[in-house]
Amino acid sequence: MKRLVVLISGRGSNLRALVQACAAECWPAAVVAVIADRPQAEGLAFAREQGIAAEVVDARACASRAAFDAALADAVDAHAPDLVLLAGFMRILADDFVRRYEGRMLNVHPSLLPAFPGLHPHRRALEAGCKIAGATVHFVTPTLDHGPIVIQAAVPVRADDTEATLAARVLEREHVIYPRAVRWAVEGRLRWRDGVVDHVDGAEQGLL
Ligand code: NHR
Ligand code: GAR
Repeated sequence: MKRLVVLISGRGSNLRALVQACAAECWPAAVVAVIADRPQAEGLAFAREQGIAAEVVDARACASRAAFDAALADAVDAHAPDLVLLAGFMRILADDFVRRYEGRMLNVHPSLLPAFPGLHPHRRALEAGCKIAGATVHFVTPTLDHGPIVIQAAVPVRADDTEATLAARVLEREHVIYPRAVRWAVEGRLRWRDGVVDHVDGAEQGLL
């Protein structure tokens, strides 16, 4: 049974999609803990309802980024995870933290990376006049939002889109691709070579 630890900052809809897929598809895995960097993160309540350990490492209570990263690493390590999953986690992690879980940490980002890494990707996609947007699941590496891509899904951008309507359309696809990527990782179906991740059986990694 693979042990999954999910890091969140807010609503936790991707967390919910992961927990539901894990149960519905009987993955040989379980979400053993959810850790938030903010006590107000709404996803913590869902975790508790599910009987999953829900913890807070409060970034604002830590004296420095290094102190936060050290406290977070202790909290994560206490659950001996096979995989660490960032799901709407909003704090940049230092190199040491990332290296500790390299090859075992995934993130879902709401853009078609390498376009629009970092904050406000939907706003920036609209400002750039993009006609296609989407979401990406990638392995986390020290360079923000630049790790090897596991799966991507595209959505159309409509002329009347706002940041909120585009974000909602992208989020629906996040809820499809993130569970799929984690399932592949749990099953050991991903191969990472020369900065590129392939599915060993050639499963579709680009959804249109
Ligand atoms: N850390 C590393 N080293 N590499 C990545 O690829 C990471 C990461 C930490 C988080 C998620 C990411 C995203 O999907 C992620 C990927 C936070 C910020 C950010 O600027 C940017 C990207 C991501 C997460 N955070 C501000 C900070 O100073 C805080 C912003 C806020 O609190 O609203 O940490 O987009
Ligand atoms: C999602 O769209 C996720 O891709 C994004 O925040 C949202 C979280 O929603 N992540 C980032 O922007 C990371 N910087 P959720 O809490 O409902 O899963």
